[in-house]
Amino acid sequence: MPRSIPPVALRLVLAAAVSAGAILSPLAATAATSPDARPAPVYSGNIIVRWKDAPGGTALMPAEAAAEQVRKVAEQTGIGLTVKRQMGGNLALLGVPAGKGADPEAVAAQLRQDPRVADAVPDRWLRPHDTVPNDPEFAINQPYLGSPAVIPGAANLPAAWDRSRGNEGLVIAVVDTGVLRHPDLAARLVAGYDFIADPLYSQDGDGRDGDPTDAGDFVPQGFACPGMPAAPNQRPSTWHGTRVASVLGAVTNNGQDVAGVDWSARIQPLRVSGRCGALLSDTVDAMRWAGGLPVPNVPNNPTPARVVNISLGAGTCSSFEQQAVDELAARGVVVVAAAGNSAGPVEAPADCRGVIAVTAHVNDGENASYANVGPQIALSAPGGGCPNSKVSGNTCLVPPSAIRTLTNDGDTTARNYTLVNSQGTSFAAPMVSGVASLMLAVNGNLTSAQVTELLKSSARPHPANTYCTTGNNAGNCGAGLLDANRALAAAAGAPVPPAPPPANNGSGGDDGGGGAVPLWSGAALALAGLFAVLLPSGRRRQARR
Ligand SMILES: [Ca+2]
Ligand SMILES: [Ca+2]
Repeated sequence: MPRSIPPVALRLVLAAAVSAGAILSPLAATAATSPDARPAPVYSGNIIVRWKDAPGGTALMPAEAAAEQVRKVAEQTGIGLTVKRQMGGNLALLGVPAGKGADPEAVAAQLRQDPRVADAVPDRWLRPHDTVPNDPEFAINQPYLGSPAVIPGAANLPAAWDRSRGNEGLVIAVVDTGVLRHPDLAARLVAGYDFIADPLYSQDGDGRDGDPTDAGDFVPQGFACPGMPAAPNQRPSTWHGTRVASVLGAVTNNGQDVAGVDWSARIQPLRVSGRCGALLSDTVDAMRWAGGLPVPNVPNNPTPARVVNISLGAGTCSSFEQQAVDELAARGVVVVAAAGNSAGPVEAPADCRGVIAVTAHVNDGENASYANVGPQIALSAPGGGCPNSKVSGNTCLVPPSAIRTLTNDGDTTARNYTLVNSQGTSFAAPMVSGVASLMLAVNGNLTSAQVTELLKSSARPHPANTYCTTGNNAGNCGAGLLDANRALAAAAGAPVPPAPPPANNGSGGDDGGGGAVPLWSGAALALAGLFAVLLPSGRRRQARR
């Protein structure tokens, strides 16, 4: 893979934005939860009764006696009851004529008046206690967080949230462009730091300081970033750090915007990427500081992170990144990094030993066409995009998937808060970071290596007949697809629920539509303005080294 950026300069992993609302995939409509409102019961139409003069203990009323009871009650009440089934505990399931079944509570109340009936209640549907947040985008635009029974590539979070919604004593560092105080994110933030040393690239007028606010990473028209030609047009700010942070920890269950993966941990923004990207020197300092290691001329981190998310990178792992990762791991700090979006090999720091390297898959569970893969990948997480086998020329043959993120509509500096669809391994990595922090919430004693192994052992298999299971690609996409519910069970030492059967890939996007849509990658890359390496004709590698 050719590289036109000097090895010391890191560039942001793709954080492409496409226009909002392009890809909507309704999850099964589910009632919102709130402390003071229960969803209305759903009735079967049948009634369960307990007989007063039933035999005691475990003995069952003889069938003939039960039928006689029902006949008498039917005669008394005028309701044409039938015995559907005798139940244990001297209960009986009774059928009710269709007209009467319309108001089963009224029928049950009427039956309770009969002297032969001890109690009567309508049979009703019970639901698995999946935790469903009330954030409006969750039900509409975040199907990839939901159940794999609905979306094959989904991260299985509602079941996981029954186990844990996080621990507010944990901190997740986001090494990125800094952050904006989006109203659906601000309450989650804990003090971070601005590590951009060179005022030419910081855009906040100075070097390092205690304010990690994203001052914008726009590149003015005519400005030549190192290793790149002068920008022919202004390249707008990406608000990448805000978007990444919103994946792992937007304010959740607040009835607003999106849901995050972890509901409770605090998010620590570390600003390393400004105009033209990030420098290795700033990034290594930020990684170390995140985990509580000292950095000269920077006050020690008062709230060290247990999880460090890095959704940027370039080149191959240097001894400096490796040293930082090793020292963080020794402190129990989990480092998660995005693999990159060059449809090529895994880029640093994701290729360092001990880093949880994350590639991306789309809603149908197939590897995304842009996503870097290789033997260093630990696992795959939802990242949006086009499934690799559905790219033809420069066209995605199915509706691409997208990750719903918080952002800002300012082209240079921040203006109005809004939402945007994003795609890239940048957004897959924070899914894993969020699940890692949920795992630490259920078992704070896990080491970095244990978190990695449990994430891998609990991953669901890559779907059959997709890029990651065919040809010489097996082994390049990691252990499988992120499964939060299985990961939390494994972290707690609880029985790990079975993985659903491998999804039958072939429907492509989440709603299986057929019309070809333009591959977004080219336009998105241009929008992100940070990529020297574009997908060759949009076609994914079919066989690589
Ligand atoms: Ca500064
Ligand atoms: Ca929210």
